[in-house]
Amino acid sequence: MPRDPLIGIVGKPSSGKSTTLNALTDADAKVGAFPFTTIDPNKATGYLQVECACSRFGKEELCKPNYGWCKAGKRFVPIMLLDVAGLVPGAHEGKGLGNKFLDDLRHADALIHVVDVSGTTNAEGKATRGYDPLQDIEWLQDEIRRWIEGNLLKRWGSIVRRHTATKSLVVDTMQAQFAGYGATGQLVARAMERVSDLPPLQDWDNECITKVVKAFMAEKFPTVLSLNKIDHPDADKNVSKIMLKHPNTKAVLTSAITEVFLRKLSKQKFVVYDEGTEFVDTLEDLGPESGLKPLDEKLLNRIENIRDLVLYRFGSTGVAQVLKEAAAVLDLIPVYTVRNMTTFTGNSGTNVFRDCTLIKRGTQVGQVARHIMGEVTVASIEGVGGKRVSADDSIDVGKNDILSFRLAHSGGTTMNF
Ligand SMILES: Nc1nc2c(ncn2[C@@H]2O[C@H](COP(=O)(O)OP(=O)(O)O)[C@@H](O)[C@H]2O)c(=O)[nH]1
Ligand SMILES: [Mg+2]
Repeated sequence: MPRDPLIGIVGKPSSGKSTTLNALTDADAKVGAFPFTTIDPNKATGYLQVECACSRFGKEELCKPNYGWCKAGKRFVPIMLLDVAGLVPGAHEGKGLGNKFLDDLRHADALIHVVDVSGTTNAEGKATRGYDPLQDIEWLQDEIRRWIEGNLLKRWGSIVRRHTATKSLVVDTMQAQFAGYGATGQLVARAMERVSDLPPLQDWDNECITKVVKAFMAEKFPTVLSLNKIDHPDADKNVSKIMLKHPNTKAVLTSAITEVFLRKLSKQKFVVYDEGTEFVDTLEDLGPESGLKPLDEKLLNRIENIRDLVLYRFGSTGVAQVLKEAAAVLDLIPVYTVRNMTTFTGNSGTNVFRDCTLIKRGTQVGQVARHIMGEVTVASIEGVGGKRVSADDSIDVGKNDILSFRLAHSGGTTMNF
C-alpha cells in the first residue's frame, strides 16, 4: 500500500517555518482522532481545503467527516506535514544537524520552501537588513543537490564497475542508487527521461552527474515557494525579483504571522475570520448581535493595517493557498469511499462522506482500493448512481471520486466496505 503523502516544510532559520506550521496545523475542536498510522515528533497534521462532495448533492448539513471537518461544503482534509528544521548553509557537509535534516527529507513527496522576502534575515537566519532572498532559493536547491551528489560520488567507482560488469540499463543502475531516497522505479524513470544526450554511464563526468541529480530532484522534490513576510515594506521588490528569476516556479505570497494572529483573535471571539479568505469582521462591522468582543484602538489599527497591507492587496494571508499548491504539484485529489451509494453514508448513522483520502489524479480505481484497504480482493466497485466502475478506470475530480467497494470474502460471500 503506498504511503500517505508527506509535505516537507523547509527553509533557513527564522524564515517562518514554525509560524507557517502553526497556522497550517491549528485545528478546531471539531477535529477527529489522528488518522495516520505512524506519527513521530517532527510530523504534524495539516488541513488541506477542498470543495467537498457534499456540496454537489446539497448535503452540507449531513457532512461530518471522520477526520478533519467540513464547513458549508468547504472540507479540511488531514495531510501530513514534516517540519524539517535545522537546515543551515553547509548542511550537506554535516553542518548543524545537516545530515539529520537531509535524512528526514527523504520521506517528503513535495516541499514548501519558506523564504523570508523581507530581507531582514541573512543566510544563517540572523537579523540584518537588505539581504537578497534570491540567494536562499538557489542555496536550498544547491544544498539538496550537493548532498545527493556527494552520496553518489562516494560510490561512483563501484557503481560504474557494477554497471558495466552486469551490462545493466542506465535507468536500472540509477534506480538502485535513488531507491534510498524513497523514490519508486517509475519516478526515477521519469527523471531519466528529463535528461537527453547522455554518454554511456562509464563516461559520465561531473557535469552529467549534476544534470541527472537535478532531473531527479525535480521529480522527487517538487517545490512550492512560500514567499513569506509580505507584510514587510521591503517584501515587494524582493518578490518581483524572485518571480522574474524563477518564472516557472510555483510561488505563493504569504504572511504566516498574520494568519496566526487572525486565528488567535477569532478563537478569542474578537473577530470572525474565514480562513484562507480576505474576510475578517469585527464588532464594528457586524454589530452587537454578532456576540463579538470589542477591540481596543491598538488592535483595531492592527486589523486595519492587516487589511491594507495583506488581505486586500493579496486576497488572503496565503497560508492555506500554499498548502493547496503543494497538493496541486502532487496532483492530489479527494476520493470519498462510502458504503451506501444512495445516501452516501458509512457503516452507520446518517452522516455523509465520512471518509476521504487524498490520491493522485489518474490513479486506477483498483489501485485506489489497495491504497485505502491494502491487499484485498475487490468483488465489485460502484460509482455514483449505482453505476458499475471497472478497476482500471481512472479517477479525477467529479469522475470516479465517490466509490463503494464490495470485497470478496475469503469464505466466498461478499462483504460491504
Ligand atoms: N513580519 C513577519 N514576521 C514573521 C512572519 N512569519 C514569521 N515571522 C517572524 O519571523 C521570526 C521567525 O519565525 P519562525 O516561525 O520561528 O521561523 P523558523 O525558524 O523558520 O521556524 C519570528 O519572529 C516570527 O514572528 C510573517 O509573515 N511576517
Ligand atoms: Mg522553527
